[in-house]
Amino acid sequence: MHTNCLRIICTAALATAMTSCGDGEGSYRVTIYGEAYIEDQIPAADVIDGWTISFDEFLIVVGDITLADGAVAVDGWRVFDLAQSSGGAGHELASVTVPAGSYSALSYRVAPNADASAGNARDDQVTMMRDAGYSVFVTGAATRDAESYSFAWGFTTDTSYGPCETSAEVSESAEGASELTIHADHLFYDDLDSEEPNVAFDLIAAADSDTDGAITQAELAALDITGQARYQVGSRDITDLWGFISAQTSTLGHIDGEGHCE
Ligand SMILES: [Ca+2]
Repeated sequence: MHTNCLRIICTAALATAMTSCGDGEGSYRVTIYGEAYIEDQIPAADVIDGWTISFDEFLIVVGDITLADGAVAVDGWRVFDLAQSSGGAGHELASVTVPAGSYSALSYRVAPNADASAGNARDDQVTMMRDAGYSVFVTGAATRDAESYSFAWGFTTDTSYGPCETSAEVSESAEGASELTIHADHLFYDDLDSEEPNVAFDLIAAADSDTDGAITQAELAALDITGQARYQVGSRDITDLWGFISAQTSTLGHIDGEGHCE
């Protein structure tokens, strides 16, 4: 589906992240997946204050993908809409031919990119992301009984994830694979540092100062969180709810499901 240019450098440095180089080649497939939370919904049972949160769009710009501690680079930046159903398989980001071996380290970056092309996103979505300089853009709604709030938020954060610990075995006969996993529930965490934050929407709903049912960036920026018992920010200079949610966008990226990245 995509033409991927590859820069492959076999050096001694490769040994730490890849066990062999020059012993044939194989295919390495990288996918990106938003899990059921993005493709379906974040169910009320997983939200502390009982809201159900769903996404109409979850656009993300991803690039700077490297395998084997940077020894293999996948060129290009792509825009994905992770709200589109993948049937649980994720969306293919790249399929590249690499030296056979065991790959244990993958890095990637989520950032605005003016030259990004379509992954699975529509052309108008790609154009919007490029023109607005967004790395992440989400639209959706939160509902609880008769209450409903919509949101359409664009973020400009630039986050490098990696090295991420993966386990991909590539041989001439077997394809290796890694999945960039995006955790949408982090957008609604109520603490920036806690190991076990809640997923919550009450405070976001309370930001709707003009009571039109749409939660805007300006409304979130006008909500001072410094008096909140929850919504702690550590030593960061963040005082409003927009800054808080923006900071959470730098924690969305994981690997192979629950795997963590540096
Ligand atoms: Ca509003």
